[in-house]
Amino acid sequence: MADAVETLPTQQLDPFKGVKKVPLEEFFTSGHRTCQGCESALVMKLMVKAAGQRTIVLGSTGCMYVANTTYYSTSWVVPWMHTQLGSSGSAGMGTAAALRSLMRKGKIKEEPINVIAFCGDGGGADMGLSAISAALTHPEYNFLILLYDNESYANTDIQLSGLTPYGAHTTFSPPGKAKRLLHTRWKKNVAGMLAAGHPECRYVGTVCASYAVEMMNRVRKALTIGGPTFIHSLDPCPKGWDYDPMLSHELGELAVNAGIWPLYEVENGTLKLYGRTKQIAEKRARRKPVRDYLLKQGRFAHFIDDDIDYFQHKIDQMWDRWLIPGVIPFMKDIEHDQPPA
Ligand SMILES: Cc1ncc(C[n+]2csc(CCOP(=O)(O)OP(=O)(O)O)c2C)c(N)n1
Ligand code: SF4
Ligand SMILES: [Mg+2]
Repeated sequence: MADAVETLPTQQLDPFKGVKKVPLEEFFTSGHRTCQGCESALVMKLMVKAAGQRTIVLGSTGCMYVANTTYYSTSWVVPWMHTQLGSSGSAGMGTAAALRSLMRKGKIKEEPINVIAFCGDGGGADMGLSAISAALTHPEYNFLILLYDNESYANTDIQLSGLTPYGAHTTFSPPGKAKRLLHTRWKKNVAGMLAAGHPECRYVGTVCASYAVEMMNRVRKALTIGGPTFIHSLDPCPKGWDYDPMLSHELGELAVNAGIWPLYEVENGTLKLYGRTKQIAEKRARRKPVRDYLLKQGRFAHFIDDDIDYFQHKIDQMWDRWLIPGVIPFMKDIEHDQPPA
């Protein structure tokens, strides 16, 4: 029989059974300088609240680094370190390995310490994807990588990333007279790709902070399961998506209800849809038209009906023709898409 991988114990973080059971204690507090209505800041707050005090947070460059650590101040109450833009995978694994080594040598007390490395969509889904992929192949270390996806390189003024949605207006894809849509690629499917391709990774999940308790419980589950784990969070961004900051929560809900952002987890190789996504899949709830979601955001203000129809068609395809609806994008049969001219 092959030698089993030596793993360290993790903290047992049971799910919060309802919002009243969520502790009041904060480990990401006031004083940061994110935009009003910034959902990614909420994700940081909920992520570390879910993890608790014995946690180390590592963050790659981006809004959640820059705006949260203005010179000589920070909102983090737990130990925190900045890492290079593409390095959340390496930083997470390196920190977990260092803790393990220090404990083995008796230099620090043996105890389970949560390690969470976060990254944006630019840092995680584009630049740092290879480091994340490598990290997810190492079951001997306990750490969570959380990708907060505001769908652009927001910190450097909203450039498009591999996770920017089809047709969106960014500083790299302004709509114009000669070409109405400068960005015509469909968003990468990062969670599905990482879940399908990393057999050593025991937990991959998608979350949305509009469903805060469910989101925190996915963080708690990932940290409890241990090994390298991955969570992808969709975060409405008032500046980049161009909407009134009071709509952040509603837009997160709309993304899930329109079926653009399926909520699921792959735990030890088993897929489970959860929340509203499960209801949609089981036909207990209806998907909302994507028009409701798109037209609330200035980044889609240049869309004509054909663009909205194409967007809707692609989402319908996710649900009706993908091998695993909303998760694995192999088509059950062949059809060629024709984006509008
Ligand atoms: C290697 C490298 N290239 C470029 C930059 C400049 N830069 C800083 S933050 C940032 C945007 C990162 O985007 P994302 O990861 O999506 O995080 P967000 O800003 O959206 O929160 C860029 C390009 C950098 N810091 N390092
Ligand atoms: S640009 Fe977007 S992600 Fe960055 S601080 Fe503002 S709202 Fe948050
Ligand atoms: Mg981003």
